[in-house]
Amino acid sequence: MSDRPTTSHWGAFRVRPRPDGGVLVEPHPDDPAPSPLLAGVAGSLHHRTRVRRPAVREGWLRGGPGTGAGRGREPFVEVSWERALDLVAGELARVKREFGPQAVFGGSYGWASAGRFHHAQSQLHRFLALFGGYTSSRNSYSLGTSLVLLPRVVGDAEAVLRAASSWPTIVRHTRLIVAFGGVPAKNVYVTPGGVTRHTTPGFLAELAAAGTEVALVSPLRDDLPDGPVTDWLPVVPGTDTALMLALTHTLVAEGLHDRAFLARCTSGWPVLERYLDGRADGTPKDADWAAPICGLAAERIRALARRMAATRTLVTVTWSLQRARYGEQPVWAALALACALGQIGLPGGGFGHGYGSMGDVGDTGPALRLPFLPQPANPVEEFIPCARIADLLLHPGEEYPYDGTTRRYPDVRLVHWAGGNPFHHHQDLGRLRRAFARPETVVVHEPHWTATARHADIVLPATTPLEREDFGGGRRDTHLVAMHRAVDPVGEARDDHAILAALAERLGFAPEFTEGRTPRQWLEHLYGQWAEQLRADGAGDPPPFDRFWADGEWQLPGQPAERTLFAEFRADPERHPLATPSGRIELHSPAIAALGLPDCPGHPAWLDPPERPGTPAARRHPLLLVANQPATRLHSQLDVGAASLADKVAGREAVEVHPDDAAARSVADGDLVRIFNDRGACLAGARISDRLRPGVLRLPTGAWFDPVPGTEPPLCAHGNPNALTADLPSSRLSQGCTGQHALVQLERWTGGDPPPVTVHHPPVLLPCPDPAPSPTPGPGPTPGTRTAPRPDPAPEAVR
Ligand SMILES: Nc1nc2c(c(=O)[nH]1)N[C@H]1C(S)=C(S)[C@@H](COP(=O)(O)OP(=O)(O)OC[C@H]3O[C@@H](n4cnc5c(=O)[nH]c(N)nc54)[C@H](O)[C@@H]3O)O[C@H]1N2
Ligand SMILES: Nc1nc2c(c(=O)[nH]1)N[C@H]1C(S)=C(S)[C@@H](COP(=O)(O)OP(=O)(O)OC[C@H]3O[C@@H](n4cnc5c(=O)[nH]c(N)nc54)[C@H](O)[C@@H]3O)O[C@H]1N2
Ligand SMILES: [Mo]
Repeated sequence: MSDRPTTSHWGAFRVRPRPDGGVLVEPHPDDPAPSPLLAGVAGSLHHRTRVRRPAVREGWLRGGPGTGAGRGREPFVEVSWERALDLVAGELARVKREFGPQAVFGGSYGWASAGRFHHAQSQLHRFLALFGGYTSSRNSYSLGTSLVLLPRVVGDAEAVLRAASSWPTIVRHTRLIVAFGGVPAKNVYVTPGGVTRHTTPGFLAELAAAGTEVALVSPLRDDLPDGPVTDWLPVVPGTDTALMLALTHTLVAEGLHDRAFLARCTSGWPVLERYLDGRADGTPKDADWAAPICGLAAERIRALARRMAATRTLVTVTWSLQRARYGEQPVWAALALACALGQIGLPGGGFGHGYGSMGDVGDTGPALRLPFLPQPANPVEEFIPCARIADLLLHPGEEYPYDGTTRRYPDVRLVHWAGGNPFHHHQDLGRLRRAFARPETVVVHEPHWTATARHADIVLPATTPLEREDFGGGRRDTHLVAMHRAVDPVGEARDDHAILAALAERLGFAPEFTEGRTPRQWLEHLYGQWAEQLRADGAGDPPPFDRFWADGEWQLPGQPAERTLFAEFRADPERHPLATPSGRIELHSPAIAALGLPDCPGHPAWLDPPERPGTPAARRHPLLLVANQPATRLHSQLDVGAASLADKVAGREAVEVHPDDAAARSVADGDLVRIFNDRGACLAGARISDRLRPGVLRLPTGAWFDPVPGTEPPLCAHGNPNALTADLPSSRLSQGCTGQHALVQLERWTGGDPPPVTVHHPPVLLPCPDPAPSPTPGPGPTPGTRTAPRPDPAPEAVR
């Protein structure tokens, strides 16, 4: 059988169906650095955790809407598609009739899968808009803080990300990168929508060959590949702002700052300068002040500032720094530092945000708009910043501030989620469980029995890209990739589009939703419209659809590889002003200052985060947990795949522990440990490493949440860090996600037989000899044979 082209968030690849129904996966032949995540695809596809039939939570099937206390605790009853679709359509209609469409929450945040047509959120949002509207969500967990801050201080957040100085320009011109959060190579394999050629690893190698220095400012040494000349400054997590202010202070104190640039291209510098030198509050933000806060010697800070001023310097900040309390401050302070250096808009100099966070930042691909599913306007205006999901469900009617406005949480009765995993992505999962117990009905489309599916009432089995036809590509992809179907749908899984079309049929708007097209006709239609537009714009001449489909891909027209962020603005700020009130980079924002927010003042400032080592909160929980992105999977996706399983320790997620911290707790490499604070606890397998700052733990996100029954706050048997993180916003300005840090304690597990990891097995599924379709919740299920969840007999993977 021939190889089928496809793409994914971790890259384009080829799939060869095997006679036994499985698949072999080959990287795209032009990909210079295929992602290690590819190793997880084949094993995930037919994994036992696939949802094979529609399923309804036993208590909901018996008691109907409003039985949420049983969510995440009760078994499921498998039902026919007809029955499941009738139940969901009935609930959507009932909730809209009784409470209005804003009572349906369809924010449905999450990455879902690559593919422009079958993209789950796009399908759901289109469906719900046509249904009459829904409460939506805004921004992202990735960048929730910067997406609100950057428009106010540089005019356009997207521009900073899309027009970031390109890697070839950096390799050629930059002599020193001061990389806050590093340039973590593990992350650059991922770009939303897809990537055909992974170029960043190659650029990092070129950087090393060019002898570019990198000052790695990060608690983890692995945030920069071995290679570039490195000075590792293992900062205390959450304290970069103090370090940045001290670097800026040093520049000013030693007369190394660029007064002309500050005067010409920024506004508000005098206000910031008064804060830096202590005139504003009596505390000069000098290196001696910052040293004990960020855990670095004052002389090292001064030396770095001098080095920065002496050469072509790029200041970069990973997105992780803003995924924390007061997350605006490190981004804004880094911008101020780059302004003081005066190199913004010069090739190789200035500021960047997200190098090493995502593969497309600084990439050289063409940034063409790709085909997309048309989205009718949502008639409902209610929305939440996406990381306020638990507050939404727990506090209907309550007011909260957001981006200078006051909003009120609507009263949500039904949650409809497709393509996201809130029991992966949200913080304080014990609190999220309480929040998810509140709505009357929770509907989830999922390929796998994730923790979110287990906390739903009605679970609809969804296909994955290998089971359907689509095309895909990412924001700076070099190709539009045809995604051929490689295998039959697993079990009774259906495409999200087919599920929603069947619901639209029941609700009376199928013609509007499908526009009478089959999925293949949609692909041809969307492609045709897009190709026509490209030709009209003179941007390219794609082949006819059939040709594209047979070829398996179309190479997008290229564009110049060199690019410098803010070059035009720097050259002539009068003619190319930024979209800020002053037209300049705002180092003091009168508009933000006027909001009077204690957690986001009018200029970058050091605000002491509540969970910092050495503070009173750290007495009982002295270790600072860094919950960063996993190297072996995409968030929770592919956790059941080979790459992720091979990385587990003692059958659990691996937590990296410094030798000093391990010794103080009698923990040896490979030991099972318990990590805990007042919000929750999880088990993990200890991996001793001296490549992180003492006092810091690393436990990446994405091990499927596996709360041990009866534990409150929850003990996760598997090692999900969101059992430990706080559900607090970055600030009252942006309401962004703060999942990156949490104070915790760690101890060797001494409790006898540890609770097994059960989440890599399906939940208890009761068979239901399905009665005739009924529009209302039916009677109780016929008692069936219960299959107990099989605990993992032994650690599933040996390191
Ligand atoms: N503590 C902490 N937490 C974090 C972060 C952190 O740094 N620290 N980072 C945050 C960030 S940046 C992000 S982006 C989020 C990510 O959070 P999510 O995007 O929610 O995580 P994923 O695991 O990608 O979830 C996608 C889900 O969609 C399902 N899926 C895949 N394809 C399809 C499909 O075609 N149809 C349907 N119906 N479902 C599909 C997958 O099985 C999976 O369960 O996590 C956030 N959480
Ligand atoms: N393999 C893989 N790649 C991914 C993803 C994935 O799940 N898997 N997810 C993708 C997504 S959705 C996103 S949004 C991006 C996220 O991109 P980022 O948010 O940048 O990624 P993280 O890995 O969470 O964090 C990067 C590094 O920042 C460091 N860091 C944490 N806190 C601090 C701090 O206070 N100060 C300093 N100086 N450093 C700190 C950590 O050591 C961490 O390794 O990654 C993308 N790439
Ligand atoms: Mo993200």
